[in-house]
Amino acid sequence: MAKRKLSHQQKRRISKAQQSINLDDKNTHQGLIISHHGGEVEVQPDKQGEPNIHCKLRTNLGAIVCGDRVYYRKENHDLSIIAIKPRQNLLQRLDGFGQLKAVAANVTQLLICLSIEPEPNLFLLDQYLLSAEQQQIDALIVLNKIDLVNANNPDPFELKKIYQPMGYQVIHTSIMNNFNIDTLQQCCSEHTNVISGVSGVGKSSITKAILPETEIPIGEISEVNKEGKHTTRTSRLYHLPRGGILIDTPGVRGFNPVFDKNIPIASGFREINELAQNCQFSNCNHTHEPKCAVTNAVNSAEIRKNRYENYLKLLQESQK
Ligand SMILES: Nc1nc2c(ncn2[C@@H]2O[C@H](COP(=O)(O)OP(=O)(O)OP(=O)(O)O)[C@@H](O)[C@H]2O)c(=O)[nH]1
Ligand SMILES: [Mg+2]
Ligand SMILES: [Zn+2]
Repeated sequence: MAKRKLSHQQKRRISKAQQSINLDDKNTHQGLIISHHGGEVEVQPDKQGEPNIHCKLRTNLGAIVCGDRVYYRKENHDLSIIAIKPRQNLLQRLDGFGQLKAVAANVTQLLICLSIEPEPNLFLLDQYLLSAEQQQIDALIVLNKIDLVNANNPDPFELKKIYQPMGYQVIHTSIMNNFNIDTLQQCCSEHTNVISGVSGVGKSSITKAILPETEIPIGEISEVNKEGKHTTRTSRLYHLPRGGILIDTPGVRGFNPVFDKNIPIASGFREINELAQNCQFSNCNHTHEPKCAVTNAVNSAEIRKNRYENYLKLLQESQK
């Protein structure tokens, strides 16, 4: 997998922090971030057999998230994180106030969790797919609570019909009868996975179905608006029994991608990106340009109107 480029500021900060690390120092250890709340993180030491520890954070470290690999040591009676190891990538989004929110680090696969109820929001799904494509993270679409639909509906919301031809895997799951939980676990086994989606779709329930021995809080669905109640408050990293890592995250209200000026929005829309090669202009935005293969394909229904509208919406947001 290609590595994401670090900004100059990040590089400077990391190298400054690392200059102060003496790796030969017996008191400097390495570990993996399991969770982060308040000013503290839970760390799994790299040294086998050692129990997890809680560490304070140095103020100059910046965001520190599940999946980060860190150096820590004892400082004034407390254990403190002193540096973050260079990251393979950092899954980020913009929150409702336009602020950058780091979700998890060193991620190789994003499980986009949707459900029968609450119903999938396909714009949100396209936002996730764009984020994953731009950050070179594999994406897998999970449609949970499949027990809530009639057994003779093989493709609720047409997710398979729409997304499988683009190369995305769509897995239907249910925790009621453990339906496809094994298949999902198999798909996760060689990855550092993040499971994300709106509140109440069953992210923690799926995590618990894979790890039945682990205590994981599960919420209820509101009778009034059929939404979840934001039960999971902080992300947590779990090691899966058959290999791989799963990071359960709090429910999101949206997943605004962090736009990268060097990567066209179309790169997050596989069917648009493929046809873009046939446009007359190499920098075609596929809006009003002449001889645009994409708008032609929209007109002939080769590209779905909904996907194109989501593309336009995200293109517009990226230009703000
Ligand atoms: N019928 C059915 N209900 C499910 C399924 N999976 C989860 N649920 C229910 O959905 C509700 C919400 O589940 P959670 O696992 O807490 O959802 P979450 O996505 O982790 O929600 P937040 O932590 O709030 O983001 C609970 O009442 C679960 O019992 C499923 O496959 N079928
Ligand atoms: Mg949860
Ligand atoms: Zn075009």
